Amino acid sequence: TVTQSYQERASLPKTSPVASYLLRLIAAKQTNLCVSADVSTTKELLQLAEEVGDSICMLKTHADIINDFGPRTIEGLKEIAAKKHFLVFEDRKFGDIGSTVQKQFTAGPLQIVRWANIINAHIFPGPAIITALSQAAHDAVSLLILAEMSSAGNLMTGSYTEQCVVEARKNPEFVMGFIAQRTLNEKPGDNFITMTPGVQIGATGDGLGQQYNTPEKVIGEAGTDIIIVGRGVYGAQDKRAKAEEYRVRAWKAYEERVGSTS
Ligand code: UP6
Repeated sequence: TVTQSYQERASLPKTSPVASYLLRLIAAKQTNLCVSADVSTTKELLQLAEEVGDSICMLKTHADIINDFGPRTIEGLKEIAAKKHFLVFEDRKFGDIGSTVQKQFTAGPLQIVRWANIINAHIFPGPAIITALSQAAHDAVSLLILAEMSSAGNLMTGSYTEQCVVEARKNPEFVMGFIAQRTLNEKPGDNFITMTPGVQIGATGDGLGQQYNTPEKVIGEAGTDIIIVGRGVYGAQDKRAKAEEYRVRAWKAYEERVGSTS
């Protein structure tokens, strides 16, 4: 898949409906950038979404760090996402027994199932976490498996990562892809979307384990599909301009990889 365009991959068989939609959106908006909105108030979240909305295919949230998260946050987010055409990914990183993750996904103050298009989970509790989330989800929700992490010394390597791919292949209608540092599409027929955090221009880390790569390294060399950028964008004075800069660099790296000139 590293030489196939997003557009081509959107109509391959066994692609989850959310993945197909996202691939078409990426091609239409010419953006493979996801901004990670790790801010602490609804006001900042919605302001950031407005500012970077035209440059992104997806906004990633950590709803549990928003002080005043509530119906106003949900309605605001949905409205801006519909207006600016991006998907919303709640980075909850589920990692518990099936029965508990169903409750964390559908209930509590966050009600993630009501507003997130994309969610993610660890598979260290075993594959029932996938079944549990898929049972609680509706058609417009898709899952990413955390197969690799960006932080130094993490334990998600080797056979753990391989097992993530094995479980994803068993559930291609619900599992759209991975959070990973390189593409994990290894077998013919694999069409998973890989999203990569730990991207920042001009920094190598944050002093707390985070490790950064450039858009060119991640999209061009490691063959992943979407860059996820947090502080590199929301930490900038002019967030709109910064998001555009990341969009242009990641898009160019993609075009060079697939050999297109559009
Ligand atoms: N994230 C990582 N690495 C992973 C998985 N998730 O950094 O392997 C998430 C973090 C944060 C964002 O929880 O929300 O991606 C990265 O933010 P940053 O660009 O500000 O470092």
